[in-house]
Amino acid sequence: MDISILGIPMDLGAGRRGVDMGPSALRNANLDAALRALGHQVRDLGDVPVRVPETLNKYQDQGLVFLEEILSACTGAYERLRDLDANTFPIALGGDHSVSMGTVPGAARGRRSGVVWVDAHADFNTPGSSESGNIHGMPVAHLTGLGDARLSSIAGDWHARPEDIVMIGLRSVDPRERELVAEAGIKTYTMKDVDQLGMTRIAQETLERLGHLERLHVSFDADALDPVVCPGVGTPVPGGLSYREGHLLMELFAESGRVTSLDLVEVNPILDVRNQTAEVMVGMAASLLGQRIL
Ligand code: EXY
Ligand code: MN
Ligand code: MN
Ligand code: MN
Repeated sequence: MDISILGIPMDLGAGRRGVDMGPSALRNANLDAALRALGHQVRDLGDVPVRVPETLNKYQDQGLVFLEEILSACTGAYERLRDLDANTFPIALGGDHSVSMGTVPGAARGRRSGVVWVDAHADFNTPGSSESGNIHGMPVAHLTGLGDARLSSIAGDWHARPEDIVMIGLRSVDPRERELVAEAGIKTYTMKDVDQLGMTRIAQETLERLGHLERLHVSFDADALDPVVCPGVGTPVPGGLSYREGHLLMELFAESGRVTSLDLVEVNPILDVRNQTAEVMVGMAASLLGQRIL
């Protein structure tokens, strides 16, 4: 398969610095070589330009923190992915999860798309519901059209339909955010569901719900995995997916042949000098793109 890699070195949506180095950490973990070893043609498109604000000290009274810079980076990512030739498989490298406000619609290329949000967090806050003001806690709400119109219209009037979104790995959802997710009717699998149902059933149910759609995007936040597996993340939450649960999900998605694009986000190498997090995420991508055990 033709794979195109695009970096978005942005950490302005997060509450702490460092995930702007995520793209280079993933490249240093040899993402391209791992995919080439599976027989894919890999093209690295480089990075989307990210404007650096004059100060990295966010002021709470700023409301939406670093909105202009995030809007610019997401728009750049959207336009780059939107204009890729139809038969390439895009892999976006974050960067904090706000980048997905550009990568999800970009990969959808104007068509209806399923979204599998693999994350400890729902990322479904609006500016009104957020307790932090950090935009990486808001992308899914904006992808469905909620929140600040500047962020929810990055792709014009394209939006992800709530019924086309499935969240897997949830274990940290804010009180008001919880209500918004329920009101939107988004299908969620918390870590309790993972424990009770098992990843095989969750993958099967997700594919039954979304597998008929012509596009299916996987947005993989490294903090979905347990912090022991992925220590280099900005918002770690104990009790996450095991290494095998993450791989099984990707292996079952690979078998379906239905996934058409991928985000790898929230890798923070400052917090993980052995680069273990990036290496684990490269392994997840390899499993999604066809790496088999036997
Ligand atoms: N829900 C919290 C907030 O909105 O600030 C934490 C969000 C963390 C978001 C990370 C990317 O998944
Ligand atoms: Mn996230
Ligand atoms: Mn998260
Ligand atoms: Mn709309």
